[in-house]
Amino acid sequence: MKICIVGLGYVGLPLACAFAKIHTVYGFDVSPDKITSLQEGHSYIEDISQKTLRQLLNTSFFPTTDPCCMEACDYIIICVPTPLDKKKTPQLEYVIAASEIISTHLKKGHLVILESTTYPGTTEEVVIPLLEKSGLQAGKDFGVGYSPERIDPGNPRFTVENTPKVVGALTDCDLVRIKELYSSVIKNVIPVKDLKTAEASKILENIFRAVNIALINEMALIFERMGIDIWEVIKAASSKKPNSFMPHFPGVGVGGHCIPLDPYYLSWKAKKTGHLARLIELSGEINDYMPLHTLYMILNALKGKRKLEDSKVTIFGVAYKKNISDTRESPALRLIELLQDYHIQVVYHDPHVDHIHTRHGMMKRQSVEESVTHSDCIVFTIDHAEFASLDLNLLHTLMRTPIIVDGKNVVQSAEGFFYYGIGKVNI
Ligand code: SAJ
Repeated sequence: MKICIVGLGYVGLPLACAFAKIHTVYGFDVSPDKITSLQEGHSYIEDISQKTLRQLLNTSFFPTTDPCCMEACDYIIICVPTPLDKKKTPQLEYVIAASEIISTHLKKGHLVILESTTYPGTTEEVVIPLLEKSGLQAGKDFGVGYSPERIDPGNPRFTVENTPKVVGALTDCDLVRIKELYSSVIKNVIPVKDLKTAEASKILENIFRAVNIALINEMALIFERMGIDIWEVIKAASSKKPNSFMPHFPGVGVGGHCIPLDPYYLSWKAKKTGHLARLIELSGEINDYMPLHTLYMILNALKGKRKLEDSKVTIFGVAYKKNISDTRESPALRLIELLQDYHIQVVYHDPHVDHIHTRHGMMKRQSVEESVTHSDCIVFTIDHAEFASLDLNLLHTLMRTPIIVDGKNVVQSAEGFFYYGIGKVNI
């Protein structure tokens, strides 16, 4: 099979490499920097090692900025971002741009597949009309499919190959083809009735997660006031029959390229069909509140100990979840900006992230020692594995005011510290 992957990011590059192990894959991206980096054998995606890339490069994987590569392929898979604008309205410009480029190189017999997470109806209402500008007819001259991406960045257990893949298509013939394509590299391929069902399955999956995270965040806010440790409560609740309670955990907020954004794709579409998706939007509000709740916890901890403008706060962890380097939509960045709005000196340490950009400018990572020296508060925003081996006694000696604010139940015994935690029994 000859496959073109359009968009070589967190989704496209792992998918390209999975297919390239047995097929010929052209990796198309509009970013010359990405293509140059790949052609030089440098992987910019943590889940794809340099070694894997170099094994495939120019033997079965060909990164290029030339869209003519699509004409030599049988399958074209769109893996571009689907962000929101400031008003949390879906931004499909990348999907539209990709569809337009494909349309100018569309050939009879092509099967075009969208993988980007979006609202049900996008493939039929947005992608197909753009592809048909080629003069070719969908379902007759070329095929159309949808298959939600399920990349879980930083998850060594679930890879492209062993994560079940849902597939939907415009016609029965297209469904046979899309099943055959993905089954060649993925063990478990799940065909569904049509394009919308496939689009809806993904959005439901991520809304389920967003709503459950919002629920547990709200429970944390309640139990903190009742002197109940929610982390103990979750452990106890998890002991029930496995299918009756699915543990989610509170935190300083929800980040990443999916969970904070995807639910609004559906609530936007739902409004168009006359339904106000209150639970979805409320869940987003609760999750968006958590950085503020963490800020108040820090300000409350400093009260009476250090004047804010004379305080130094150390953020441990700026990635959006543990053991990865991705900072997109990271709640830690929002928290840093909020602290800086109070003229508090903020520094950070994150073993995976060497620099970040916030509203107040660029910040470079500091070492554990440098970031903690004369600090008045350490904030754990995520539970990177490296934090488990920190020497709290050393940190205590380096700090000016020994305050810990723990967003992810990282610290088990905070002897000698003023300890506050999300969902913890705070002194
Ligand atoms: N989070 C919590 N509490 C939890 C779980 C997560 O606060 O109990 C936070 C994390 O810290 C993070 C955010 O939510 O900031 C997102 O976490 P995530 O584990 O959902 O990470 P993602 O966005 O990288 O991956 C999710 C996964 N989807 C589901 O688990 C339903 C992944 O399998 C999907 O492939 C991915 O979204 C996607 O592409 O949609």
